[in-house]
Amino acid sequence: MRVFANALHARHQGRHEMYRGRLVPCVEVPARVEHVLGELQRRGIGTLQAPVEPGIERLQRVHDPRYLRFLQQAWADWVALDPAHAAFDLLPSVWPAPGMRRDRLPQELSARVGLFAFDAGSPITAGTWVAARAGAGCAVSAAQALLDGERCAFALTRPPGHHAGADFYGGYCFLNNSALAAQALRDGGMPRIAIVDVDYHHGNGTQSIFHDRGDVLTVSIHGDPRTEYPFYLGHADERGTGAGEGCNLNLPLPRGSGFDDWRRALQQALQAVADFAPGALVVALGLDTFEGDPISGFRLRSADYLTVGADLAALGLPTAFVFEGGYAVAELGLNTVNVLEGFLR
Ligand code: Q9C
Ligand code: ZN
Repeated sequence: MRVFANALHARHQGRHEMYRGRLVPCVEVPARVEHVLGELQRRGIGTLQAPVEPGIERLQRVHDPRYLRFLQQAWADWVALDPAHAAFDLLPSVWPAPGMRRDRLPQELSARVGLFAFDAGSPITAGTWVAARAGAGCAVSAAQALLDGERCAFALTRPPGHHAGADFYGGYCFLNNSALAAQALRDGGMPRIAIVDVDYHHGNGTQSIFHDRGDVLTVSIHGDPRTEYPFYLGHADERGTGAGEGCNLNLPLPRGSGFDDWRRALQQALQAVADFAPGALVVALGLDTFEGDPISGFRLRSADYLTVGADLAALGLPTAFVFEGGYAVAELGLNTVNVLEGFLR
C-alpha cells in the first residue's frame, strides 16, 4: 500500500482550544501522525511515497477562492495586527447571526475569522496553511495512486479534513482532504465515487460539499448529533438535494454504542456503496470510535479495527484511506494500522 505522509504536518501545532468556557490544551496534536508512522514501520506495512504539491486550482475544485485567500493570509494578518500575537493562536469570538451580511468581507481580522469558522476549537497557527495544503497533496496523491491502478493507498495527514466545507473550517479541519481525494478521482475520469466516513463525528463538511451532487455518494456513521459534535448536521433524514437526492446517507448511533451495533451500520453503509456502484472508495478514516478515545463515546476495541478493514475490502473497490480524527494517541498507531492490515489480508 502506498502511503503519502504529510512531512509538514507538525507546522500546524495548536496550543489551545475553547471548551466549556475555558482554553484547554489541543487534543489534535502532532504526535498522532508520528505514532501511526512508527506502527507502519514496526509492522512493515506500506511504502512511503512523496506526495504532490497541490496548486491552488486543485484546492479550488472543492473550496471557495475567498476562503482559501483568507486561510492563506490569516496568520500574517494576525501578526500584522500586533507582533505580540505570535505568542497566541488565532481563534474566533464573534460570528454573523442569521440575517446578517456574509457577502461583505470585514476589514477587521477578528470579524473575518467569524465568517469562516464554525467553532472556537480550531486554532489557526503560524503553519496551519502550509500544513493543511501539504496534507491536501497527500489526499490528492492517494487518489492519483488509484487512478494509476493501485488497489489502495493511505493519506496520512493532519490537520484532519472532514468538518471543513467549501468555505468554512472547524472541528480541527481546514481543507477537506477526503473531498479533495474524491474530486481528484472524478477529475481523473471516474464517473461515480463513494466516501464512507467512519470517524466518530459526522462528516458535515464532506456532506455539505457534495449535498446537491449525484456523482459522489457520501455516507457517515457517527455519534447522534442530538448529543454529539458537530450537533447541527448529521441526522438520518438528510438525504441530499436536487441531483444529489438519495446520495447522502447518515447513520447516527447513540453515544455508548459498541462494535456489534457499529458493524451493523457499517454493513448498511457498504450496501449503499455497492448499490451506487462507484469506481472507487474514499474512506474518511477516523479512529475516535475507539473505547479509549478521550473526547468520543463509542466502544470499539483495537482488534475490531482488523474486522473493519476486512469488511471494507470485501467491497472489492480501489480504496483511498484518508486519515481523520482519533485522539487516544498511544493506541492510535495500533488501531489505524489494524484497519489497513485487515484490508490487505
Ligand atoms: N474538547 C475530528 O475528529 N470538539 N474532529 C470537542 C473536546 C470538537 C473532532 C471538544 C471535536 C472535533 C476530525
Ligand atoms: Zn472525529
